Amino acid sequence: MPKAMRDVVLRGLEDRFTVHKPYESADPQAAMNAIAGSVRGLAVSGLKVDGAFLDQFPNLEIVSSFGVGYDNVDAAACAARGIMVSNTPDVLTDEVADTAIGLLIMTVRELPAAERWLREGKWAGQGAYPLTRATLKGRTLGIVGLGRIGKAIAARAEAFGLTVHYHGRNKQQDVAYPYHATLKGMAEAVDTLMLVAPGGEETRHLVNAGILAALGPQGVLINIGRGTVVDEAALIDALSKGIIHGAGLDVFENEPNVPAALIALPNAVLLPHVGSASVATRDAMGQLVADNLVSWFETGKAVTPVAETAGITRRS
Ligand code: 8YV
Repeated sequence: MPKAMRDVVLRGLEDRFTVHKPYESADPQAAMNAIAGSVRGLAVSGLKVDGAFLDQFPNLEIVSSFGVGYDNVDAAACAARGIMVSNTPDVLTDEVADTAIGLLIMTVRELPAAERWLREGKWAGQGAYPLTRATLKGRTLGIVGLGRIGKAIAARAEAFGLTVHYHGRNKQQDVAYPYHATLKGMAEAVDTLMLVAPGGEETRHLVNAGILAALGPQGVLINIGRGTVVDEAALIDALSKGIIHGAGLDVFENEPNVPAALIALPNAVLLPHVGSASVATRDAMGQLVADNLVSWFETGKAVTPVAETAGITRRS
């Protein structure tokens, strides 16, 4: 269903284009149907854009999507119709990398539980919070998806004294970190897995029971990418049986719903998808949503096209 976007997006568009806001209507779907024939550009955030959705918009030229991940948009279907798709990379890289490292430390050193200990009066009542069994020191971090955000996390991890490995579809020539052609091989070689992979069918349940078993009892899993990359049921099983040590998750399979079984686990640190969620970063992402639309209609090119539609230029 259509929903409101940040003010910065509207500010960037309203003086140049006729902007329709179907989400302000009592019946957003009907409001969208009423204007669909005249729509040439869409600004979306998390909205499912597939072939059937695109069929409603015969004159659509560009889908400007909020977020670096665009698994909600069927970019291949857009490309087949000559429709440009843009996303919002780069402007969120540092924010997400900072969150990833924060979540890693929170998980390994049990900082949320330690804080709850103080707030619940246990420090004064029962004494010191128990020593954490895990430490960041000496850990080897295996990054799944060494793109822009993965590299920013790697640089931070190195500053913390961690050894970095990576797995992805291809070995990168300009990267010195050890490369693993298989995720299983990397999970066996490291004790900490950092998931930065995009969502979609290609990465669905990449991390399953077998990968978690390979990571082992000292293992810590951090997911800052997409929830669908992890088989959540297998993760709950692995955490409850001590097959891995702990997990820090910013993303989930069925957001905003998080299984009660996961919430009940003491060795999971759970964040409500806040990786990029500061005012400054979300405004920068919103500005880029607007900039892509403006650039498309003024110059015929998007600022940050996604790979699938990078070759598409405006027809007239
Ligand atoms: C946003 C994200 O929360 O950029 C992404 O891929 O997951 C986040 O920054 C999300 O896109 C909002 O829809």
